[in-house]
Amino acid sequence: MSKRYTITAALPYTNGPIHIGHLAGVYVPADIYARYQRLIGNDVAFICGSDEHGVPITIKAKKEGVSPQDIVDKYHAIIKKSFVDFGITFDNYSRTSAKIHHDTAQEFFKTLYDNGEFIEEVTEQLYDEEANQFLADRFVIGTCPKCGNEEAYGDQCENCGSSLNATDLINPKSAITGNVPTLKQTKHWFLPLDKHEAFLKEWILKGHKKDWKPNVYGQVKSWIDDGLRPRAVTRDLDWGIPVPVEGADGKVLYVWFDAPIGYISATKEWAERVGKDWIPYWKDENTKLVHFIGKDNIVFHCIIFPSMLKAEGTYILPDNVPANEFLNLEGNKLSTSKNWAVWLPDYLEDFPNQQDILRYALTANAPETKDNDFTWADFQARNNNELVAIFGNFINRVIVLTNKYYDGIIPEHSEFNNVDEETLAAVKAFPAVIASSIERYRFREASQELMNLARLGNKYLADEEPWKVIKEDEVRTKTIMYVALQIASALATLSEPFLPFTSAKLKTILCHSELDSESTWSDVSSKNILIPSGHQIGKAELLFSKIEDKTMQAQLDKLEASKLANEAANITVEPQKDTITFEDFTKLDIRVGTILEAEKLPKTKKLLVLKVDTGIDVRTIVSGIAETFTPEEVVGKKVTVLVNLAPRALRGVESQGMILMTETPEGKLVFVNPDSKTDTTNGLQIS
Ligand code: B3M
Ligand code: ZN
Repeated sequence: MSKRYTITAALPYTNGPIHIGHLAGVYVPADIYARYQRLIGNDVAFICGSDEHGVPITIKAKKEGVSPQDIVDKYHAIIKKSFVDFGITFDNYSRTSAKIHHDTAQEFFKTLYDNGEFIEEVTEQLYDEEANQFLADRFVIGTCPKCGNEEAYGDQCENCGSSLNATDLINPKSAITGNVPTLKQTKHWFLPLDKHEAFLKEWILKGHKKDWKPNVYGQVKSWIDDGLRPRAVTRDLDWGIPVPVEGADGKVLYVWFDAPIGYISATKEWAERVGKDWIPYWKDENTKLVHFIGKDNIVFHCIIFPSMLKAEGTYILPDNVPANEFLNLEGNKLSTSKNWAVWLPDYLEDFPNQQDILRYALTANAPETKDNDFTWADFQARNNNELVAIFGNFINRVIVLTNKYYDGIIPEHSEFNNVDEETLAAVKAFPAVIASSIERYRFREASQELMNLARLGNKYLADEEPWKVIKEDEVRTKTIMYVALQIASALATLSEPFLPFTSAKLKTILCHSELDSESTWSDVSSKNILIPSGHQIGKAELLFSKIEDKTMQAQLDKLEASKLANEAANITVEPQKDTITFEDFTKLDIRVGTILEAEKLPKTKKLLVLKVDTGIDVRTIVSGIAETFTPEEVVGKKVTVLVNLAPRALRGVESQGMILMTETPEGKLVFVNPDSKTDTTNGLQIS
């Protein structure tokens, strides 16, 4: 019997495009799951949308000098397009700025408010006097009291995943001005999570949630064991959904209060559009609600949102929250601010129409149980050694030979031998094997099982060698090709959740749509014939092609270049010092000198003791250049010397002047060179 599924994927903040980490952690697994559930005939609402409130948006808008609305409009369009481009089959991709969402979120708040589910309290909150603003969430950065991470936010530490109150932070600093905040009184509404502790314990710890992924269950358990505290669900901000009660002017709902409700409003919006009733998707006990998220969102989906749903009283609770760990990139943390990422729009520009390679590489190496590293070398290997050498190679041989021997018409088979029987039986076992991995949210394993089906096909062809057999036994060749074609057809069906573009292409080549009935997931295990004799297929087309080393090197270079460009853009230039008069300037006595001797000052890292002929005299100058130049390098060099600087002792040696140095744009220390014709050690000239 068909079962109802409400499948949600974390609503991305619309403060930038999305990158491979988002895809690997949330959207690809969620899409595989949703596609699979539809394929086996279940009733699916696959829901997502843009998270358009919250401090990340405001910060980005401030940085770019535009309005928050401009930011969300821009990135909503970009993100939505990326999802379509990568074949993520949301039934609805909404946005939290939609009216239906504002209404739904306010109504939800109102219900809890009317039911007395909140504590209303005036407390002291962090305040930035200069910015004239309360500091909550990402507006304040400080040290996490749990793990010591110095860059924890006011609502959460992304390092240890703890959910925090801004006043918990040690050494808090305003993200707007860098100032140390003061405390100021303000009224807010708090959800008393402590009140829901007993229910959460019962539901998660004693209930059936032991089948949750160990990383998720473990985190949740430790938070509950630590004891829960009331949590503010409103904020003093000007961007967000207004708090819908009296006396709440200038206050909005906390973004993590409204965003998960976004799943509900997006479901409503979808149901309205397709003429369905949204209620069973959220209120029928038989519906399975599954949240796909990254690990930094666990507390919100496993503790706070369920407490909200429970307090409201009419909603179902999630059946599972299969959160993934993080994906790193070439050994470093993916970072938007450091531009250390592979952005989806960029990927598609460099690899047009090759979404499936990325989907596959990210799935085969998904950060399911621990953080994982995406490398271009692994991407290349997944493509060349698996997609090309196994999947593509098998399909290509089958299609090419069928066209060559039979003009693309599937041949009649004669009696199957043992190998044929075993092979066909093995094919029939795959849907259950892959399904079992998917049902347990083990998508890496599932993708490898799919590849094993292609391996089975490859091995069958390699063992049976139809290209040799055809020379002496045409009848046997037909049977071999018939069996191989059944495997190809099974692959077309079973690859759909993982490699949707390839699956569609393969179905076109195999002319699946011309079949009386196109096989479903379960047909692969139950039917004896997936693609019948006499059926005409199309011509071969390459499904995958090899990726060369130089293509990968280009990606590595691109990453490095964007990191450097970003570093350069973020260099903070010292502000200009106070102006001096011309008279001040003429006080400087600058001469050209020659370094006669140089030696390292013992027990120092930076200092060289130089004997310099200034034209007036030979004097000792101590210069802090030993980390850049060896004594040998500088002897004989012409340099610019400030000779009337008051002498001073450096580590016991009196320095009688200063050698003028400067830095190149790359930050390299160089001499201010008085004689650029004879000295070619640096390119900097002064006139
Ligand atoms: N926008 C956080 C994030 O992008 C948040 C998810 C909301 S899900 C309701 O990590
Ligand atoms: Zn922490």
